[in-house]
Amino acid sequence: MQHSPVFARERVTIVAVLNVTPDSFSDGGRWVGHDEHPDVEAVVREARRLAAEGAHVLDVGGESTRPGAAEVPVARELARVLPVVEALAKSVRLPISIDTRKAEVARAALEAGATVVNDVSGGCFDPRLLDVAARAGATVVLGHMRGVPATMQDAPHFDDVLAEVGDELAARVAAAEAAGVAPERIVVDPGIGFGKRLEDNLVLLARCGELAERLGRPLLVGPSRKRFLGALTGDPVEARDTATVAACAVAVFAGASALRVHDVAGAVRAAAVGQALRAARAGQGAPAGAAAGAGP
Ligand code: HH2
Repeated sequence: MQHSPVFARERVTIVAVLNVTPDSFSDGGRWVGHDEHPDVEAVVREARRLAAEGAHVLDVGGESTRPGAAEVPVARELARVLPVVEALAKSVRLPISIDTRKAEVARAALEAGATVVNDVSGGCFDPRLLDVAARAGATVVLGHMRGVPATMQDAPHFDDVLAEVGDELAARVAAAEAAGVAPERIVVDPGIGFGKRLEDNLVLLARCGELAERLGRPLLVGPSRKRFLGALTGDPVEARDTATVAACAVAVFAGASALRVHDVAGAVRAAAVGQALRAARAGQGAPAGAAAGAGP
């Protein structure tokens, strides 16, 4: 199968988070105030900084999906994301992803220049989203999630998280293909933190390569600054970038091929180390150019 041009096979794709929300759990309110109008110039400056650090994709989101979050009406989500997508499409050369569960938001963002739709609900929340993505020839990231953010952490339970997430993602992949999304443009995501217990998140990260293999797609993970890292380290949300880098390196070693992160510079390094260790495990030796750094 060919690969999506955005999530190329040869690299670990770094997807930079650009949330234009007042209430995202770690970066809410950075670019949009309570008047709901994003500071577009500041976002474009930030996007250039993320690009210089090594981001491959910019993921623009206008609705927080943190545990307990309420749904944002379409008009408000559009007011947040659309001016940003339009400005980024004109002034930054990276592909733009729209992080949304809603077909109308996806459609408008794709018309404004986005080429990726990142849906944490995998097309469950609004099934028309997959049709919109298919018609636009977009790449789609299908996240795994049960229920909605408002209630997803109310007693989540899995008997075999890897098998169940695999089954449910396979059904979402089939739905996307039935809607007409090109098979090579489908990326899967186990949905770290979306209706999962600590032990579920750990299994999904440590064994994500098995999911990628089973589903035959590139696999993205989004552990960035999430609560499970705080549970492991005791770090508050504003101090979780180091633990995020560790989780990213392990995920790449385990078989992830894309990382959605706030700290791009850290993820670039995590990807380099994770990829090198993965190659070493497969008996492929050190990557070209790494020998100079082989001393203590
Ligand atoms: N996590 C968040 C949002 N979008 N998309 C994918 N594909 N995978 C994820 O794990 C994922 C995602 C939640 O994180 P964040 O955007 O930082 O926070 P919020 O939802 O509060 O805006």
